[in-house]
Amino acid sequence: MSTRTCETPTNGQKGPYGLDLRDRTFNISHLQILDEFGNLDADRAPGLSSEQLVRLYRAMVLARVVDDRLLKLQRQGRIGTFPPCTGQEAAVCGPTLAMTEQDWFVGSFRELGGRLMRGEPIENTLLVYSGYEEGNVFPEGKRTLPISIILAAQALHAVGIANAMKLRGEGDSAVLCFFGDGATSEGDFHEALNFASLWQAPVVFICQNNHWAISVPRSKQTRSPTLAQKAIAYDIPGVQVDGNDALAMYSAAKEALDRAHSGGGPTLIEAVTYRMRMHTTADDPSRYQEAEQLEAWEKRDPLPRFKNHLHAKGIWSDDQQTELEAEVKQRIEAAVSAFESMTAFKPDAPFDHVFGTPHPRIEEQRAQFLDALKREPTDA
Ligand SMILES: Cc1ncc(C[n+]2csc(CCOP(=O)(O)OP(=O)(O)O)c2C)c(N)n1
Ligand SMILES: [Mg+2]
Repeated sequence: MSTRTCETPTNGQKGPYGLDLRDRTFNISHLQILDEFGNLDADRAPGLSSEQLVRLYRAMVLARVVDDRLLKLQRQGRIGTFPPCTGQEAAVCGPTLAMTEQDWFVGSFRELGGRLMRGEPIENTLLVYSGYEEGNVFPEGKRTLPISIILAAQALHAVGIANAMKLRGEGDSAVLCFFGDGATSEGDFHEALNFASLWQAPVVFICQNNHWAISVPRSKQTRSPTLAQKAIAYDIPGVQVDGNDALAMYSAAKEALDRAHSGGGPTLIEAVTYRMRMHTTADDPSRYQEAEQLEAWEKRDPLPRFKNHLHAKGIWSDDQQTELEAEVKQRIEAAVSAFESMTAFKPDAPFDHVFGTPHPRIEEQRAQFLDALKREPTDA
């Protein structure tokens, strides 16, 4: 683990009363366990079983292949706009492996692999990105919240749930909350960290720093050298992790979840990763992204490095890879067929979930919506 000292140079300048107003020195640790070639830092290896390691790899491959398929479906006009997750599989699947069924998964829209690991059917993703509310319905009892498009809003939901778990005495339940680098510029992010700290809520915040907020680079988002250091102001632990290293992401999340479960309060993890595709299928990153930057990050792709590690351990073979790819393909095609044969959708379903009980204003809006739908020209 490397430690970076972040120091703001003072240049000997003093403020009023002779105080050094920029006197602040702190350390932010950066955790990496598997380097980009798959070499292991054995002293820090989390001690996962072969079964857990293979499960993690399979989850990352599934996420990658589903992403590829979604992109093709979108280009064929068979689903709507969607945000690809390619490149960020380790940042999400690693922490998800560290969760238990009692923990809550609260994310935004770039956590496909984690959602699938939590038991969400692939059909849900196809439904959501085709505009059907039905895709937000989860298998009963799964503690996973639907995607949040409103940046950082889910961080507040996460703190609320975490505090509820604490008040209920559910000591084995914590919340894992994902958001992006851009979300750290939202007020909700700061409010969430503040109250999580104040209440010592059992919540682990994972900021996926993928270097972009649509076309806005990380460098235009904040002047802070790291995003992890934002934890310092709220007096919570903050760590920066190689977000393309599934083992480091697992370890950092496991440690933070263990702390949360034992009453130690919140943690902020900055996962340094890269968005290897477009923001959503509606934009063209070649208009704002340097090709060299993408090429540099392609070399740090989380999948090949993890596969190399499994090969080196002797627990993964080329035959297993071929079998996995065929199995995943079949699973995806079955989901696509199931999705494309669904017909009974309820267009006004979103109105059902605004409040727990019916509300006259919402019902009025529902009626207006259904009326407008009736008047919309159809292709038929
Ligand atoms: C409150 C809010 N403001 C603006 C948007 C529009 N918007 C959608 S995604 C996005 C960028 C998000 O960047 P980041 O938080 O880094 O997540 P990433 O897309 O990189 O995963 C913006 C500005 C939004 N969804 N919510
Ligand atoms: Mg981002």
